[in-house]
Amino acid sequence: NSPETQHNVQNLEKAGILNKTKVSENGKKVRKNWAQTWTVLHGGVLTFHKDPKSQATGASNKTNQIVPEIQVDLRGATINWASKDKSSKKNVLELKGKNGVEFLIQYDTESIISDWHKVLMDTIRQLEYQ
Ligand code: I3S
Repeated sequence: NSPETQHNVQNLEKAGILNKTKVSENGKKVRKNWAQTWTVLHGGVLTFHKDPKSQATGASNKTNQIVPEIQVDLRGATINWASKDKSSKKNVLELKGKNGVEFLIQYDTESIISDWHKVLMDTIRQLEYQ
């Protein structure tokens, strides 16, 4: 746990809109539910947020509108390009968490999804040395 590696993982930060769906939970397949999701990488954790549009409209405070939904600890996770049989969509990544949770993440613009692939790979690799 050297200060140097901590520093490196802390530097691996990214945020943006991606399409995501869970495909497995506790190692069991679940039905896909693709949704556009505000996605944040910070401190070795990937957080998917609820779509503000899908939430109750009562809250007027803007700070209430972006609600963390799912957090994936990237320690021990794997990230790979998904094989064609996993989805008919293009540019699909498969993220497998250590606890048997599995997501597909996708974006039509290749450069955007490639940047995510790279930063997720770098983060997972850095976490191995902590
Ligand atoms: O792997 P699947 O079951 O073909 O995934 C598709 C379904 O989840 C579909 O919804 P229904 O389960 O209501 O049919 C979605 O609309 C599709 O987007 C899913 O396939 P893709 O290839 O888009 O991941």
